[in-house]
Amino acid sequence: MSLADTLFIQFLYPIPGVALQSQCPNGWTRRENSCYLFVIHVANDWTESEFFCQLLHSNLVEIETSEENAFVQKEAIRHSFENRDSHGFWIGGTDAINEGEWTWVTSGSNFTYSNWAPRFPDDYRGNEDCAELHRDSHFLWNDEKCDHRMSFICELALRETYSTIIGK
Ligand SMILES: [Ca+2]
Ligand SMILES: [Ca+2]
Ligand SMILES: [Ca+2]
Repeated sequence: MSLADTLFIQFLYPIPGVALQSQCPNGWTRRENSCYLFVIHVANDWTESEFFCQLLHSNLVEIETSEENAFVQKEAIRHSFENRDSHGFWIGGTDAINEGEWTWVTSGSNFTYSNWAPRFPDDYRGNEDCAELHRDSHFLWNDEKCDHRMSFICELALRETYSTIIGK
């Protein structure tokens, strides 16, 4: 992603105060205490995608329940028509540290829920350590090479969620 792209995105989605708001920024979709941004027209590898989300005070999406997955999958299908070339959508899961041990980049916790497509994850050629919603699998999950460039999904926790965490 070029600097010009970054600045353009910052223009579209101003950073200051985003994480302190109790409303989703323009262009994000709300579900419970999270906002989701489906980034369709900027194809990034997994690391760049996470960095991009962090610029917006968010992270690649962490899918913790079947309800959240159903929402994300439905939105992914809806948005997928806007870029038919994309392999899928990066989500925030990786097994780069310990092969076969899938963790979420946001919380660092292991997957407690997953929705892998049949036969996946397969670690094809021993080189697939990042999780995507896979277009060819109807947006079920697949492990893919982390340097593949595709669309991705950011999740931003609203202030209530932070208060809940801090309050524990
Ligand atoms: Ca989540
Ligand atoms: Ca792997
Ligand atoms: Ca795979």
